[in-house]
Amino acid sequence: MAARKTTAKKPNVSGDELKQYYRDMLLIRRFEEKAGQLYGMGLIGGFCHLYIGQEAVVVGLEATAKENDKRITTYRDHGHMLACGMDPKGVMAELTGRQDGYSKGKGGSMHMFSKEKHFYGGHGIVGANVPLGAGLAFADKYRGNDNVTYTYFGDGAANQGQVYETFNMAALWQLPVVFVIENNQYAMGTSQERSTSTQDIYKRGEAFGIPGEMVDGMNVLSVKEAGEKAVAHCRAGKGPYILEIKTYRYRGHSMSDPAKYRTREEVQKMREERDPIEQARDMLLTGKHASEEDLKAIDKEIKEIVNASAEFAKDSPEPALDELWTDIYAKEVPQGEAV
Ligand SMILES: Cc1ncc(C[n+]2csc(CCOP(=O)(O)OP(=O)(O)O)c2C)c(N)n1
Ligand SMILES: [Mg+2]
Repeated sequence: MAARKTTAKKPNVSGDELKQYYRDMLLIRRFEEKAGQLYGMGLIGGFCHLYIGQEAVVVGLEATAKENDKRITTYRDHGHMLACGMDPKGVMAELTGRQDGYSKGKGGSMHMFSKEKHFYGGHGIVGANVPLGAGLAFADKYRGNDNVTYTYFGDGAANQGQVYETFNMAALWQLPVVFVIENNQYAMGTSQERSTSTQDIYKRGEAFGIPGEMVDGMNVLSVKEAGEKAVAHCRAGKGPYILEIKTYRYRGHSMSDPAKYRTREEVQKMREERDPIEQARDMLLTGKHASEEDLKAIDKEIKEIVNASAEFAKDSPEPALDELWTDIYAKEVPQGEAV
């Protein structure tokens, strides 16, 4: 049950798999860049938290998921939606508040869901999605299947009280939940050193008997490898698992962040030395799994998908006024339905 550190690993996947991860990370990066542009043009309003820099976390973990596994996350959620296969067009349309968005334009960046892809949001209250994630895992345990729930939250959220109430219950009932702490080293403008009494968050489950691991979140293969172990533990009925994934966000906390709490050099250094997409690119080229031309073709394909999502969003109308009165209360409560 002891918590431990893992180190980065050499490629342990096929060239095609690695290419897929590169593609999936690039889709998130380019999508987020486009969202940033649309925000600057006034086409996206309200809160918008970009995932740029953290792509390897969700792509590495999605590579360990099977059909019917569930995921739930915070407000920094666009990457999670794209990685689990939600349509970029529907996500961008929601960001721009349009009728064809995942929440009919009424939820925006932080409030999207997909029953089909088992994506349970998008949550704005820091820490509040953690008990919900354990609840999703409880449902699967109750039904007796081997599904796992990936419950993502930040280093800041890891200091919330409800996280520890959840750890206790998840361990007590041996729930199949992977607690994924995306440690990007900042909670808004507060660094982890300034806010957190002990820096090794992966050890926070020890008091509850939950194993934990620290993972290099800038290397998609390290994330996948640690994720496989965590998921196997959960599927085998051994209860929850904690992954503290060390990552970094390149952009501000949200679109309105003056970024006075860190230096430009710090961000630049991370981008130059640790970027997850560049690392995957290097592994593809040096391992001769892809040529420069192959990668250019992937870049082009991604650019087209992202541009098409922006065009789709711009063409989609704003929701009609009477939409204000729909989707407020559930009409029917599903009874014991398998989801
Ligand atoms: C209960 C609660 N307190 C405060 C806030 C304001 N707030 C929004 S994000 C955030 C920082 C959270 O940081 P972290 O958990 O590290 O996630 P990150 O933004 O780095 O992904 C805070 C304090 C909130 N949304 N909810
Ligand atoms: Mg953080």
